[in-house]
This record gives sequence, structure tokens and C-alpha cells, in this order.
Amino acid sequence: MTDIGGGKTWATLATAVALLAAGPVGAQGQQKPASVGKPLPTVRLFDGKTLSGWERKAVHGGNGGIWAVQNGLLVGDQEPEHKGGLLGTTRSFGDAVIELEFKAVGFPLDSGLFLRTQPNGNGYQLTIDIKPDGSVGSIYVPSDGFVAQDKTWKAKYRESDWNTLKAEITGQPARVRVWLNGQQTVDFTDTKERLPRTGYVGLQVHGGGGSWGADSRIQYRNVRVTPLATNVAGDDPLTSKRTQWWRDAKYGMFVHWGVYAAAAGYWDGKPVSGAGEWIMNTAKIAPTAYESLAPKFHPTAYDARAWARLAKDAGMKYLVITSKHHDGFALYPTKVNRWNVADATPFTGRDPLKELADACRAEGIRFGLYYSIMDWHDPDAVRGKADASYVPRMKEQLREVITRYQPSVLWFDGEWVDWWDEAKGRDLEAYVRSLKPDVIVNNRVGKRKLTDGDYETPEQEIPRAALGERLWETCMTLNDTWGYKRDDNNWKSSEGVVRRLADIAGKGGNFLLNVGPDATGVIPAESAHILREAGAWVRANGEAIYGTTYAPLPAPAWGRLTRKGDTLYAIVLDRPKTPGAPLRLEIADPVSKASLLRGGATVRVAAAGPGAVDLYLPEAASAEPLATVVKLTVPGGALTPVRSRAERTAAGEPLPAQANGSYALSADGAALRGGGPLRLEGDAVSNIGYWTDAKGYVEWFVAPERPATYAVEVEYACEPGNGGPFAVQVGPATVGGKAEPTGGWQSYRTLRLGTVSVPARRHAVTVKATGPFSGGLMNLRAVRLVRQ
Ligand code: H79
Repeated sequence: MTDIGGGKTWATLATAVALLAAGPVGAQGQQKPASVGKPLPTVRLFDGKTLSGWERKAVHGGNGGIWAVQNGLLVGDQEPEHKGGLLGTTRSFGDAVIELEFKAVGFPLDSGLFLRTQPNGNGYQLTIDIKPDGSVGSIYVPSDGFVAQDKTWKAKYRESDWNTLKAEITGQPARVRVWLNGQQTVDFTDTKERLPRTGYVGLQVHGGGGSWGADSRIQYRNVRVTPLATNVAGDDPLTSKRTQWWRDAKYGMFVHWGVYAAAAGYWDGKPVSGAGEWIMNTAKIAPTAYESLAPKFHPTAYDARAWARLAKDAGMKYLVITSKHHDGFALYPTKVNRWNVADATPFTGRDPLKELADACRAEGIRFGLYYSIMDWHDPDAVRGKADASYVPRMKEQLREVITRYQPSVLWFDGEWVDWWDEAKGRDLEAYVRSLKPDVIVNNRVGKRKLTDGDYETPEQEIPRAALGERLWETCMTLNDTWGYKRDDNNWKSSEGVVRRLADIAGKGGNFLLNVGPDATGVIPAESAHILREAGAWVRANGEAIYGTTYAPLPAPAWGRLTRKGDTLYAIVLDRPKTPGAPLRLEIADPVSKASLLRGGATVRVAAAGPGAVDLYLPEAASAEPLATVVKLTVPGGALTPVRSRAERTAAGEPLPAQANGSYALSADGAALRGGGPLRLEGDAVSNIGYWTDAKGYVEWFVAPERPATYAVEVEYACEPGNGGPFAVQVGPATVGGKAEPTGGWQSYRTLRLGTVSVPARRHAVTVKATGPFSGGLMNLRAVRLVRQ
């Protein structure tokens, strides 16, 4: 529950509940559920002894710390701060029934049960308020950042006695039904579909004390959740056995191959801008003219086994290839039309997809297929009159590829055409799952909504932070095209590949990295070289990547953290510039052991104040190419979440100093103040942009332990014709500067402004414009206070 309920604390009481879920085929859909079913095994969430299966969530201004096990009961005491925080399940649930017993003593207000809770703490909150005049419960649902009270009801429970609560959440939009002591008290449907179909179950005590009654507590026992099989997938992709291999795999190869490879980025002898596989669209080529590429697609050098081996050498665990891209060309002998490799090209008698599926199986690589819903070649799809004609043909092609190649993944794309809608997406998702129930499907099967398919698909970008309880995969090119382009040599480096993989793994995602073979069937030598070089690192350090997820800790400036059970992997992307200097790690739990993943040399760990340790890399670390991995043991495996920098700044808390006493105040930890258009943007490194209004300013907090002098540095970029005067204020001290153009909005430069001396206490650090400027003031990446 959150405080934004509109003034009054909404009290609640009781109970927890929860759940979540569901698939597209919900309560009122016109379609039949693909698998409505038997309940799945019940998960017992509180056995009277331990809180296994739960973790304290650092959301809603608390850390969940007030929950305790006492005499076989789960107890949430009231506490004066109104900040109990959430006790949440470590796993998410889809459609489910949550059952528990609760006893309320006194008036423990503002407590409740969250269902489908997201990492930020938003969820359907079911509350039973306890008031002397009877009980009124509510459902609160987040809406545009606020909590809307969607429904209230009367529901009396027996005070100081055990009560049963049963809650069922199904469908998408969600329907929540609640029974109190066997009596149905709630039947609520969310008409706005504001939350995804999975999330964790949470309990909260969020009030009590003061005028609400000082001596109050809630006790729970027999808490259990029974997942229901009413998702289209029949399960929860975040946790199911079905998706286990994909969640563990982390790194895959994307292959874009079709007749566009024969154009290689040229049409009529002239280079065409944009991605190679888009040439038909970019150069406005009519279907009949485009067909002239087919005779030039004759990949006699195609060696599927070599491709699969390359994926393996690269450390990749799966491969997804275009069975049909936007140009409609089928890379396999379809019976649906003649626009395919067997009927339109000289490459007859062989089936590229069959060869690759077999080769992948032989090399232990999972095989998946890309399929474009948009089709520039099929006249009915082009006209957008696709329902009665093209859509059945598409389904038939999908039936062909699923039955012939048994793909582990279906990667849809081109779903943005206006004639494709969510209902068609659900129908298609149910259709492909009926042909292969364990297939993993991306969210572009529908309209890329949270509830479509199994996972999200950021393209050419890495999310700024972990997406939390959702599956996702970043797909990316190795140069600037997916399909082969002869002239595109803008290759990423092998180091860049490793850094991106670490960044993605540190945020809990998968990485699908593309190659575009040419029309002879060869993967460009540069691609192969980069992948193998990066692969040497990935294979040697795979323990820190495969089967891991993100850690609920702030990402350090020097690298990324992944987690597996009670092991934390610190992937050091930037070793200390000063030899022997430590790396600071923000962690609240004790670290019992630390060593290099490669070689096992001991890493010294020194306490660095509350909530942080310093890691001292041994000599051997510098021998490691690309990135050193430190393996840390955190006994018990339950990491206490540590709030992000942005969350701490928002709460007015100082950010921690680096090991040497300096502060790196990065854009992603700042509070953007003053209203106006200021915005956090940027790819791998965030910056504050849209600084077009002098009212907008930026703020962080620091709290040096002793009086200190700092050199103030600002890392910024500025396009010609922009920029202006500004000041950095650290508590009582101010230094001024001028943002001069640096050559472009992405040409970052570090400007040293002067020094400030400040006493030992909490200070706000702000950056403000000090005079008029035209256009934008700057793109600000960081302010550094370098300890003198
Ligand atoms: O297959 C690769 C690309 O060919 C394909 N997806 C990857 C995996 C791709 N198609 N388009 N794009 C990538 C980017 C283009 C997006 C646009 Fe649109 C299409 C801009 C306007 C139409 C989709 C709909 C994005 C914005 C609106």
C-alpha cells in the first residue's frame, strides 16, 4: 500500500492475499482458454518455521523488516513509522488461489494483501480495514502512478480470533474474488488492464500506532498459493519449467537471412540507406521487381554445422533464424506459395532450415524461428485485407514450420501493422501453443503489451534497469544492419559485446545478437571473429552468466552483478585506474568468501561502513582479458535488497562515497527538480537531457564523514548553438562554469570547475542554470566531487 491514497491512511488490515494473474483468455473473453485447468501443485508459503519463499521488499518506503516468525506464526507488528514495507514471495504467480488464516489484534490499520505485485511495489492491493464500527475492505490498483480505490465492500471479521481468507485472481484483465470466512465478499474486475499477468504475492503492515491504536498486530498462518492453469501458456513464464532453459541460456544468436542478402545493400547499382533487410521498403521496390533478387540467392557455401559451431564457440545457447521476414520470402520449401527458397531460387533440393535445425541439435544449441506478421509480398497483407485470406496462409506457414522444425522459440515481428490487433494476437498465440505447448513466444505475437507472449523484446537497446519480474531479451545488431550489407563495417568490438552481455545479465535479461550471412551462405568473417573473441570470455566466465539473474543491489559504476543462489558474481568491467585501489560494493548482507572466478585467487573484502564492502583485487586479476569476475558468497542466499540511487535521492538520503572518499553523482541517481521537461535518457550510460528551461535543476545528496575539499567536475555534452552558464552548489559552497558546445549532444567532455570545501554533514548538491541560454543547457552525465 502506498501513501498516495489521497490523504487518509487507508487502513487495512489484514490479510493477505494475493495473486495474480492471468492470461489473455480471461473471464470475459470470447475465446476459449487454451488450457483451463487442473490446479497446479499448491505452494506452501509459510510452514510455521521459516520465511523460505519470501523476501523483504524494499518498496513503499520500508524494507519489510518488521515481519517476524514467532511461535509458529507469521507476525507483522504495527510500528510508528507507517513503513512496514512488503513481505513478498520470491517467485511470481499467474492465475492463482491464495489462502491464509489471519488474526488481528487491536487495530492494525493499513495492512493488506498485494496480488500481481510488480518490482516497484505496485499491485492489486486487497485491504480489510479494521474499524470499531465494522470492517470495510477495498481494492486499490495503481493508475498512472497513483493509487485508485476501485471498490470497497463490507466485510466483518472476528477480532482477536482466527479468520480464513481466500482470494482468487484470474484473467487479463484481472478478476479478483475474495471469500472471508467462507462468505464471498468481493468480486472485482479491472477494466483497465493496468498490471501484467504475473507478479509476486505480498503482505504489508503499513500503519497502526498513534490514534489508530498503539497495541496492534496481525498474525498469519497456513499461507498457501495454488496456481491455476488459465494463462494461454498454461503457466507462469517467469518461473515455469517450460521456460527454464531459456531463462538459463542468457545468450543467443539471431540470424537474418533471405534474398535481401543478394542485394547486399544495393539497388540499381546504388547504395540504399537503412537496414539491409528493409531494402524493398526503403528503395520502394515493387514485389515483382524485388523477385529478381531470388535468382541471385544461391548459397552453395552454406554450412549449417559451421554456423551452429560458431554459435557454440561464441558461448551462445540458442539460435533464432528468419523463416520469413517482412519481404514475405520463406527460407524453407513452403507449400503455401511459390515465394520461397525451393520455388524461387536456384538453391533447390536443400532445406536451409532443416539443415540448421539438425546442426543446432547436434551442437546442443536450441533452435528458434523468427516469423514476420507484416508481409510486403502477399497482396492481401499489403492491402490490409488479411483476415479471410492472408491470416489463414500465415497460420498454415506457422503450422508447417512448427511441425517440420519443432522450434523452441517463435520470434514474431512486424506486428505493428494496423490490421493486426490484440485479439488476433491471442488467437495466434493460442494456435501456436496448441501445435507445440512448450514453445516460447515473444511479445510481438500480439501488440507488444505486457500480457502478450512470454517475454519482452527491447530492440537495439538495453533497459536502464532490471525489469524485475518479467522475462526480456534485448536483440541487437553486430554492425548497423540485420540483413547482410556489403558496405556496413561499423562493427562492435568483442569487448563491447562482453560489456553488453554483462550489462544485460546484470539486469536479468537475455541477449540475442545478430549475424547477417551473405548470399553465398557465409557469415561475415568480422562477425565470426568478434563472436569468437567474445566467446572465449563468455565460455571461461559462463558461470557468472548462465542460469543467473539480477541482484537486487545498485549496479556499481565499475561493473555489473549477477546472482545464482547464495553466490553473487561481480563482473568487473572497469578495473580501478589506480593499482591496488578497491572496488566498492553496496551490499547489506555479510560476505563470507570472495575469490576470482578464474584461478580462484582470494579477493580481500573489507567492511566499508554500513551497507558496503571494499573489494581488493589480487594481482592475478589484471591478467584477465576484457573483464574479471569476482565470486562472492553471501550465506543463506537471501539478499537484502538495497535501494537504487534514484530511490535514495528521492527520499532525501545521501549517496555513498567511493572507497577514496570521492563522489560520482551519476544522472541515474539524480532527482530532477523544478518542473519542466528535464528527462533521464541515454543508452549504456544515462544522461539528463531536455534541459530547455532554466527552472529545471538537478539534485543529489552527500554526507561526508569529515570536513573535506573536493575538486568539482562535470561530465556533459552540448550541441553547437546551445549551452550557457551554470553553477554547482555543494551545501554552502558554490562553483560556477559555462557549458560550451562540445561538438554534439553525444560528445561528452569533463569540465573541472574549481574546488569546494564543506563541513561534515548532509549537503544537497545541485546543478542550476545561472543565466539565460538558448536551446538546451547541456546533456549532463555526472557531477564528480573528487576528494583532494
Ligand atoms: O528484423 C529486424 C528488423 O528488420 C525489424 N526488427 C528486427 C528484429 C525491424 N523492423 N523495423 N524496425 C526494426 C525498426 C522500425 C520501426 C518502424 Fe515503426 C516501423 C518505424 C515505423 C514503422 C514500429 C512501428 C516502430 C514504430 C512504429
